[in-house]
Amino acid sequence: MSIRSEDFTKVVHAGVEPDPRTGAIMTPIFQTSTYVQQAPNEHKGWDYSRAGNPTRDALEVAFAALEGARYGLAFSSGLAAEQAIIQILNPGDHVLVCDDVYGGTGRLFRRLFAKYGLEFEFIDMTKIENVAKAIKPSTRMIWIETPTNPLLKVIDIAAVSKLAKQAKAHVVVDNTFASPIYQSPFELGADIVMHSTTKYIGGHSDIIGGAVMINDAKLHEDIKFVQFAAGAVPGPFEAFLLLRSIKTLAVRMEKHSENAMEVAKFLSQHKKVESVFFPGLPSHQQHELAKKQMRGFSGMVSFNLKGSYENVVTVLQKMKVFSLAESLGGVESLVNHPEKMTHASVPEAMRKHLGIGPNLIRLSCGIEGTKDIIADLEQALS
Ligand code: P1T
Repeated sequence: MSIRSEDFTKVVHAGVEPDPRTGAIMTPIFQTSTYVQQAPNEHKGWDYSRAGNPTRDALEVAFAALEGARYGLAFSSGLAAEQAIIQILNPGDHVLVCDDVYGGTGRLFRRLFAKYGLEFEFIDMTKIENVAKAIKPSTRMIWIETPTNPLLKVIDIAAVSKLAKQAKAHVVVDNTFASPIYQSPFELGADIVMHSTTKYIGGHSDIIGGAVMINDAKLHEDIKFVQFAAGAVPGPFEAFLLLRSIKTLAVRMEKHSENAMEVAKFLSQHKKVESVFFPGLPSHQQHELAKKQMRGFSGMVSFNLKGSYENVVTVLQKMKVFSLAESLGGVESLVNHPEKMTHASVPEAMRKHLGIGPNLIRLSCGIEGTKDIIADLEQALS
């Protein structure tokens, strides 16, 4: 399990060419909304920044390179990226969604898009027979998040993609948790890959953003049309910051995953811990699959603490290296309480069924020193 050598190189150079006018090695921030035209609709390739902007163009080339795709599209948030993907569907279409998705993803599908005649069915995709059984003639899309948020379940992308091809449905993979460094869904048969770039790709807790990567020209055209027509695009400054972040993605992921592995091992031996969820532990239900389809296990670890909810709050408040906050994937370690924070919008019955309860804690392991992270958990748990 290691990062491919070429990925360290790829992230440094992805999408970035010296500026043709000045030779500037970094892509300039084209902070402009519009472009002067020579005659009506005669211009240098850009007419309005919702449609295109040179800084965003460079980012979209970088996004494509990260996933080894032909096309990349940038959005103003992860949810805006999801929205654009769903908006290529038609009323009556059926979408299969893995049950343990980010709370906001479930909310977008259940509370917003279900109003427009789309049908969403949430199922446990760790059992491939569930997917086979749930596919019906109107199934047009299968939405996979793997590893899942917050329970770190792992779904077999290749097996789901095979079923989807037979059914002529598109497979979307939310690759946010693994990052492009540790998982390549296109190599496993996916049609669309998306990221909340707010997380590992941005990496510094200072940007909200989203990415969509596609290989098929028609799918690209359809999602690009939504991007242009609906307009949830990032500004040039966000695009610049992301181009800057991507250069260190591989080195950051290496430290995130080293820390998470040590945290998972530490927690699984701790007497106050009931259960640990981390795909890198041999005790994880889909550990063998994770080893097969991932190149590393990334930086997220969830666990159930023994004791009362009051004990849980005390532990959360005693942490110092870990800050209590929503989000993940930044250089600083974060701790989150899914039931009360990121997954509060999941229907209660579903939360209970999944096991997102009062004792569940989710850690985003940052890139601080491993010993300091472990020491922080040790003192908070003591
Ligand atoms: O927050 P936004 O950039 O819109 O991305 C939404 C999103 C999509 N997919 C996954 C897997 C995510 O984790 C998220 C956002 N998640 C959090 C804010 C969180 O703390 O889990």
